[in-house]
Amino acid sequence: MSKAHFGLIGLGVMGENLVLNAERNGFSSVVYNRTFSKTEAFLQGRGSGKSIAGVKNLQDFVKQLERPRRILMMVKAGPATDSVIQEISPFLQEGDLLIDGGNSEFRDTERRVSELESKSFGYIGMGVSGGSKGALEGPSMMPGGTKSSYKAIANLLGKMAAQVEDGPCVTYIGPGGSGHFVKTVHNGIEYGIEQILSEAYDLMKRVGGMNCDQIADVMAFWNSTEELSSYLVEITEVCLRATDPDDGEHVVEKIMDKAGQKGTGLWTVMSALELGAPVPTIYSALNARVLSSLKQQRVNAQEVLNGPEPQRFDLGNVENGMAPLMDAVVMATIASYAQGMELMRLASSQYNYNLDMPSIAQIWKGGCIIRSQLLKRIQDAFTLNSQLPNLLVDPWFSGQVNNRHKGLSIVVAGAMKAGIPVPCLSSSLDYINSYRTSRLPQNLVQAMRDCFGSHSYERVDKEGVFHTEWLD
Ligand code: NBP
Repeated sequence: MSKAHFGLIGLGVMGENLVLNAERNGFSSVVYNRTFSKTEAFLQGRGSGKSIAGVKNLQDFVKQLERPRRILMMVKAGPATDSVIQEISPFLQEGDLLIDGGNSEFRDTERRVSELESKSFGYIGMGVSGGSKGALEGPSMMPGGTKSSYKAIANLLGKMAAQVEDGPCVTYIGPGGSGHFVKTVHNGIEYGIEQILSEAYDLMKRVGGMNCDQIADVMAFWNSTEELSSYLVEITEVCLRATDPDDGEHVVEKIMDKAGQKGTGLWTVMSALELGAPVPTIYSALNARVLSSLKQQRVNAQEVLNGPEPQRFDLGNVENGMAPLMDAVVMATIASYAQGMELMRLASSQYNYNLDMPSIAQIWKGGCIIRSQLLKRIQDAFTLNSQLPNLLVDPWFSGQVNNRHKGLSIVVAGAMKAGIPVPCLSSSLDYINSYRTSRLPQNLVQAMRDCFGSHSYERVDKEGVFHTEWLD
């Protein structure tokens, strides 16, 4: 019997779809799942009639793969991934390649790379984005590891990935944990945009008095514009239109207002804080999810804490695409991307990842959750200036910021007066206002630090490090 081209471990939602994708692209496959009944169900269901074989144990799994073996793990991140690596390592040989496609913490990947370096087989930490549909039809993939390991799977990944006008949505990201780092930042940006769209929905509902279908119409309009055309705006419209078959009411209004998270947003913020990258939009999105989970406390607090009654202010109208609100959403979305790109630029230099920013924007243009037309502009901005310190100062993006600043200010001020929380919109406005302010009040912070702790300060009028005896 001829051996399979590709092996997959972990028949969860992602694994199942990725192996069907590989097989469709001409790579005969063998699959292993810890719980064998899932393998059987898959082979009798979606996997039937295809060049996919299933096995009960990892020893048989490796025996059925052609050499050098190409094995993709799609299992739960953390200890489950370590345990699979430990189980399969003794069976791997010179030149074989193990790929972790789960959402692993990039430091775990760094550790695994250094632990496995002494072994003869290659290891790739690869971020995969696109959800189940993307996994099947073509995801965006962010592989990190040695270049030679990447070369061994470039053909396979190039065929499996989403395709956009300038190539497949996969590229070599860099060494070590860089692939998982870039995927983490992708998810951080995603947190930001999801929260921004949710705040826009809340404002249209509570300030504009609009229903789900009317808000969905606005999303459809936004999705037709260059600035907001994106997968997330597209699915926001879909979510808003969906109705409950039992009573015909909108499903979204019946969903509990507690948002979950699996860690990537938290890792983005932790990395940003460590590297000194300001990511207030992404941080606010994470905080918003955390605060939303305190449902019972919020219910109780509403009885005790007063605030202004929600009141109307000018959000625009459906015909003009809710112009000020659209300005606000575009600005905050740009802020979310700008913060993510800046974080990657700093990480690239700190961790020697040598990230190629235009290529990262390119592979996010298709297949992944944050795909959008803006990414073409982001790709162009970093192609024009590979040392761009911040997306906001690129000529096209600064034009957007200057044209839309007023709209964002109106919306944030109105929301504050109406007592409606807009954490991502307001933090994006503060981010942009801070970034464009040449003199911030941190001179006073420095004075206080020197006053209580003799931390010293620099001066604007002469060189050197200074200390004042403030309390004498
Ligand atoms: P899950 O994250 O739910 O993982 C399920 C798979 O992990 C199953 O095959 C399960 O086997 C296996 N597994 C577990 Br759990 N513990 C194991 C262990 N100790 N040893 C061996 N196998 C073990 O499924 P998923 O949603 O397909 O995600 C897979 C990976 O891809 C995760 O890291 C996830 O974060 C990442 N990811 C998910 C998405 C998405 O949209 N869902 C997108 C991008 C990346 P069992 O059947 O025996 O329990």
